[in-house]
Amino acid sequence: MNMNPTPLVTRYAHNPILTRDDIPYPVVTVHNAGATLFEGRTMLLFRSHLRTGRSILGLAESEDGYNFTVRPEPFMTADPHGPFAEYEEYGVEDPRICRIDGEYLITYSAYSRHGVRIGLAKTRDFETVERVSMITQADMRNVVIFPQKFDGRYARLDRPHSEISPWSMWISYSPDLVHWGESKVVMKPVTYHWDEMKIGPGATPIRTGKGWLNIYHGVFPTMDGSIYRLGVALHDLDDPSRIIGVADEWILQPEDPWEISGYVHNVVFTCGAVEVGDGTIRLYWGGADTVMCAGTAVIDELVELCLNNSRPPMG
Ligand code: BMA
Repeated sequence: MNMNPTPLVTRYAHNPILTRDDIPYPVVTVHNAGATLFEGRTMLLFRSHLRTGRSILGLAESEDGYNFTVRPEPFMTADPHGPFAEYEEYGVEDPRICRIDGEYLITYSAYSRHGVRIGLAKTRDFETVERVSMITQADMRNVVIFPQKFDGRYARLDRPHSEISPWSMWISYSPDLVHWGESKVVMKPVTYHWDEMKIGPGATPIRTGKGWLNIYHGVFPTMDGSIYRLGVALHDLDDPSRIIGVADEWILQPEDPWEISGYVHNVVFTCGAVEVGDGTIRLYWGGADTVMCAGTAVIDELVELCLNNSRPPMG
């Protein structure tokens, strides 16, 4: 049954594009990949669960954005010693990639007995990677950095956990990528709506003529567990803390068998999309925390949905 009569995201016909059988080292899953273009190739920095239940990051590259070759070794694993080790003890997860000033910034969730916080690493060549700093305290997840500075400062969307407020999207600024502040909440879940339980930034925002396109995830609790879906919001080009519109409807929900069932059922979760150059994006998402999937969407259609069919940003 097609539950989305006018799909905004067209699934690639040969999904899933990556499964654990494609990975040349033993892993249980391959999902939630950050994405970017590098020297004309699409790079996917994906998360894999090990049989310990902890996660590592691997790298895959592709000429066409659909057929990927996976590097023989993981790209990032928990730091075994040094200042990051204490905060990565339980693994590294859900990376996002932001290209800015010729560098590729990688923000990833670091799990440990102290909670979850965000680490920042950098690469220029996807051969070597350098950890820069932990850039949040616990508990914070889903940090995406805008690929442009605003009045000389970096900006990021982040998602703190709170017992009082439903988990919402915030913005923070930094002069140097290390020290972040002036945080403020920009978007909240809506009660009895597909994103009512929690929301979080997904793909690195995409600059469009009408605003920054933010593809985010929203979660709805059911008697059968939570359902992870994707939605879109549009942020002002000069002041990304100002949301111009949030689409009322989701753009993607679990429908294919490998999205409905797997390591965690009923999940589509994005950490990245790339602009193809013809007015479309190629969106990547993890299916059921188990496999990687791809699809395309027309940028203008997503923007129009934010503007013409919107719900209030603050719930
Ligand atoms: C979130 C994160 C994601 C995951 C999703 C569904 O809280 O852990 O990495 O894809 O749950 O399990």
